[in-house]
Amino acid sequence: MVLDSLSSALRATMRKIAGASHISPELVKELVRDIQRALLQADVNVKLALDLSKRIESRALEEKAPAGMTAREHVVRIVHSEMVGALGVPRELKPGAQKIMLVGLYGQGKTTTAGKLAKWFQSKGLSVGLTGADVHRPAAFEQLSQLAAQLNVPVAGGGSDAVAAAKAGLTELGELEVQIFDTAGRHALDTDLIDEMKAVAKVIQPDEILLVLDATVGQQAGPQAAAFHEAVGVTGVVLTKLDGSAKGGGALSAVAETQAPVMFVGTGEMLDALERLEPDRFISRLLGMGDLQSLLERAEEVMDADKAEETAKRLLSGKFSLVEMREQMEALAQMGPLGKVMEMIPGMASMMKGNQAEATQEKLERFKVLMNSMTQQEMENPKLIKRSRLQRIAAGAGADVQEVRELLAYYNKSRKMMSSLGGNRRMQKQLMRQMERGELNL
Ligand SMILES: Nc1nc2c(ncn2[C@@H]2O[C@H](COP(=O)(O)OP(=O)(O)O)[C@@H](O)[C@H]2O)c(=O)[nH]1
Ligand SMILES: [Mg+2]
Repeated sequence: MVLDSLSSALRATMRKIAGASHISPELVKELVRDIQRALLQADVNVKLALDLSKRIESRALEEKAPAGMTAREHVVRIVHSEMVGALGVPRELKPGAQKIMLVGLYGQGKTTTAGKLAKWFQSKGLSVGLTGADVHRPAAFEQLSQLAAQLNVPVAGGGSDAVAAAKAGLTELGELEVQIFDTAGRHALDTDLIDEMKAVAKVIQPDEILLVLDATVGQQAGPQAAAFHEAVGVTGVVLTKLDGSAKGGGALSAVAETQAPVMFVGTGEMLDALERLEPDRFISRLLGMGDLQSLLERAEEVMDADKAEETAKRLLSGKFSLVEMREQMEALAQMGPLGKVMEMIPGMASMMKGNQAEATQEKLERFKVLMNSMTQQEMENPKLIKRSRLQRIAAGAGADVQEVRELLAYYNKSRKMMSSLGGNRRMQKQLMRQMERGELNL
C-alpha cells in the first residue's frame, strides 16, 4: 500500500468510529482532529486539511443517517466521500488507439512510465510502440530501448533532433494502436523546454499529454502541474515514486487542487508498478474500507441486540412516550409495508380490514410530520400538550389541530395496549423471544 503512514493513521481513526457505541459530538470532534493530524503528517496543505476536516465535521454533526444506515456507517461514508472529492474528478485513458506524449522535468520518471504504460496497454490486448524523443541525454534512448526489449515492443526515435525523432516514431510505428512518446526534461520549466515540447507536440498531435511528476517533492507538485498545464496543456498527471514517500499525500492533494486529473500513480521501479488512480477505490483502500465493512457489520449485530433489549425493557416497564412511539413507528416502517408487518404479529391480521393497513401507513407518515414540530419535552411528556401547544404544533406542521388530536388519541391507545401487555407475563415473554429472534421489531 502506498502512503503507508497516512493509511495506518486513517485506518486507526476509522476503527474508532466502527467500534464506538454511539456517535457523540465529542467523538466526531476527536475523529476530525485525528484526520487533520494524519493529513498534515502526510504533507497535505494546511488549508486543504482544515477545509476537508471542517466539512467532515459539519456533515457528521448535522446530516442524519439515511434510512437503513447506522450513524457509524454514515460517518464512515462522509469521511470517504469528502476524501474522494478532494482527489478531484477522475479521468481515465480510453482503452483504444491513441497517441500519448509524456512530459516532465529531469528524473521524474518519464522513461520508466513510458515502459509501464506500454505494459499496461499491452495487458489490455493493444499493440504498442515506444518512441524516444529525448535527445538531450545520450543514455536516454538506450534506457527506453532496453525497456522496449523487455516488453517486446518496437522502438523508434533517438538521434539528435527531437522533432525528427518524433516524426520517425510516427512513420515507423504509425500502424500500432498505442504510440507512446518519451520526451526530454530539463532542470526547470524554462523557455527552452517549453519551445521543444510545443514543437514536438505540433508534430505528434497527441491525444493525451501526460505530465510525469515525482511525488517526493510534496506540495511543490501543485505549482509544477499548474505551470506545465499553462505551458502545454496537460490532459492528465502521472504521480511517480508514491511508494514510500511520506510526502505523497501532499503531492496528490496539491495536484488534485489544480484540477489536473491524477490518472496513474507509480509505486515502484518495476514495470508493473503502475496503478490507475480511481479516487473511490483508492480512498477505500486508504481507509481500509473492506475490513471496516465487516467490523461495522459485526458491531451492528451486537448493537441491535442491545438496542432491542433496551427498547423492550423500557416498553415493558411501562415507559411509553411519543419518543418510544416514534421509534416503534420507524422500526415498523423499515420492515416494509405495514400490512405485511401486521401479519407477523399474532392476532393483528384479523383485526385489520380491507385497505386499513394502507390508510394507517399514510396516517403514520402524517404523524411523523406532526411529531417533527414538537419539542423534545413534549415528545417525552405528551401530557404537556394542551390547547395552545396543539395550535403551535399544527401550525408548524402545516396541519390542523384535529390531526394533532388524532395523533394523541392514537398515542393513548398504543400506550394502553402497551401497558396491558406489561401486565401479561406470558405475552411479555413471547414478545421478548420474538424480539431476540428479530421476528418482531417494536
Ligand atoms: N521508487 C520508484 N522509483 C521510480 C518510479 N518511477 C521512476 N522511478 C525511478 O526514478 C528514476 C528516474 O526515472 P526516469 O524514468 O529515468 O526519469 P526521467 O528522467 O523523467 O525519464 C529511475 O531510477 C527510476 O527507476 C516509481 O514509481 N517509484
Ligand atoms: Mg528519461
